Amino acid sequence: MNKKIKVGMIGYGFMARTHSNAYCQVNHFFDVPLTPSLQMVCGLEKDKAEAFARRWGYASWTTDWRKVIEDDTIELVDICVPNNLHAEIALAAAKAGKAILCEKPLALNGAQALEMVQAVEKAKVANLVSFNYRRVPAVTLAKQFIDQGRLGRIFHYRANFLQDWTISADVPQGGDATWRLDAKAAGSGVTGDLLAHCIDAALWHNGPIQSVCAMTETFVKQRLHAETGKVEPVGIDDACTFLCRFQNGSLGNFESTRYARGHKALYTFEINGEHASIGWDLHDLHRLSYFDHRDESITRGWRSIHVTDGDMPYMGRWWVPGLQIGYEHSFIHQAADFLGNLAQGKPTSPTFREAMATQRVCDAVLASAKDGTWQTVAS
Ligand code: SOE
Repeated sequence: MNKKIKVGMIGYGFMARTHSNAYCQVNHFFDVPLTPSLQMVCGLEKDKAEAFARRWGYASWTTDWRKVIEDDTIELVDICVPNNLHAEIALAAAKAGKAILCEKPLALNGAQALEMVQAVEKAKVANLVSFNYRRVPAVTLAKQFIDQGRLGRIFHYRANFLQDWTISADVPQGGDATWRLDAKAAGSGVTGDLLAHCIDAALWHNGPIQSVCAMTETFVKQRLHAETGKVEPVGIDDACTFLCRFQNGSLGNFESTRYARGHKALYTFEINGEHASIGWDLHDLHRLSYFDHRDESITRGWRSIHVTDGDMPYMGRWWVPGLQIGYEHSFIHQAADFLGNLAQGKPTSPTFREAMATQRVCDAVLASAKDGTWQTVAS
């Protein structure tokens, strides 16, 4: 029989739902030797924490995250709260010897990320940052294609993450639903929230980024703050575009904005290599575009690979070929990988240390946007 692992969830928002769903589903589809047992959820408001606990099957609820850390039966702490709270909770969880799954971005900046890395490494606790898009089967397949050398030398990595939900000046900053617009809670705007996903995948697919040159803009300069009730200056970047050079000599081109009218969550990337190119689009997440110049010229063209066959990443665990899966499954794959590795004492990527590299690229991007110069990424 499977060993149980008690989970303490800190947060009850959108991400806490994706992670809780993953814990509920993972053993139905994956043979992992640990079964999550949802022990306690923590959130600011008691009624909401209780409602969340009842809906998802947590045995208890609290409004004090320290109670989660103090509960000796809890072995895995899952951090799904605004970015400015990640560090304090992770440091306490590491000290208490808990495994940690932390939502992205790991920290507010590289210096804070380093503190978190040192804490988990000193405590020797399992640690993972939730960059879930790595575990969309088509995105994982892209990594396999690159590692198999199908693309050959890589010349270009191009990624976008486009949204349009903050265009209205009436959208407030701060509070439960809109803390991502409050610099104190989020650290940055689209750079830490959206480009961090693109950077994580790019580092995984294409190796380290050496230098960046960025520009950012804050289109709506002040917004009502949902917590203070006052109109306050907006401190986040609404849009960010940057160029970069990868260590392997390839060039990168990244754009993110919350002002691209018509796009809800259009995360796309395209990678161009000497022999082949690949492309992916979150709005059509089960497909991988692939062009191979080595094909016979009369049939050569872009293929749209339907990533649903059993020999494709993760897909052998789902339905039958042709039947696709979606966004929430990336979190189930993440839980499966984390729990499977945890049982064997192996790390799961991206660890805090690997996610610190993303944080350092974000730091360099923001510094470059501020002073208008190329910045070297700290290593
Ligand atoms: C913001 O709108 C957001 O929810 C991000 O915080 C997530 O990380 C991204 O996956 C979808 O968009």
